[in-house]
Amino acid sequence: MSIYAIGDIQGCYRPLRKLLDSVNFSPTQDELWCVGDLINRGPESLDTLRFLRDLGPAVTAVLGNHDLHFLALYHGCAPQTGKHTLDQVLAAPDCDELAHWVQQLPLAYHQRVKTNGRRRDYLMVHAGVPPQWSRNRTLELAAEVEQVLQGPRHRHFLKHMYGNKPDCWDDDLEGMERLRMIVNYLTRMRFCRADGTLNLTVKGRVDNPPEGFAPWYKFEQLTPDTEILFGHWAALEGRTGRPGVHALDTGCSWGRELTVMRLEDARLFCV
Ligand SMILES: [Mn+2]
Repeated sequence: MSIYAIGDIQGCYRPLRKLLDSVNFSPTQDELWCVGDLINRGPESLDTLRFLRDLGPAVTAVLGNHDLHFLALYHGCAPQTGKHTLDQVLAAPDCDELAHWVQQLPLAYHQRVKTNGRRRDYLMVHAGVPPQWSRNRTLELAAEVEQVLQGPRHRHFLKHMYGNKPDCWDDDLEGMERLRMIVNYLTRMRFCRADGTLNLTVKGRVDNPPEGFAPWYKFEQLTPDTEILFGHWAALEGRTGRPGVHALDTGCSWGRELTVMRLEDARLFCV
């Protein structure tokens, strides 16, 4: 039995199947962990979603910003601006079931894995973990969002989740400001300050951060106790320079590669 953690699939169905075949992935024996952004941008979001959903308990996934955007479109809560490649999913006869499956996914996932006689803790999120949150705090705050997303006020949440403010965590934040802040850290963060202040407008090169900011993982305090699996940032090309912080988005939807990491030996496989 192996656990494979895969980067942002973004509707790249054929590379996904090719990659899983190349590692002889078996849904009855192995597990597939997805760092989010399962769909959008790529050409085959519908096939991707159906395939992942049909893998049943073999799949564990966290929500990415594109997955949340899909839910907002599905519920009629998304802003009218912005391109997407989700029309085929939205028009599919099984769209309700697929949206329901996406809507119950978590924003953060923790598991203690025993490999080669060693126990290791893994925390999987789409974008990152801000400096001031412990592993348990991250899971608690992710659960606050999950509860709203899966509850009767999910449309209100999806309508008001967009925006870059507030830009720093405060335990006293309430309501939508609190939920938006949690979502922005876990699904959109790239650069932040040591105090957790986010910059969501700069997206590009990792070697040219805005003044006073750095990639979030320069400040994280979870490793070495907990290894972090994340995606979202293709410009990193799989490199963070920090042991135990695994960047898995290698830009498949930009015509580059799709990557899985086998947790037992941290070996990477790409197509
Ligand atoms: Mn993303």
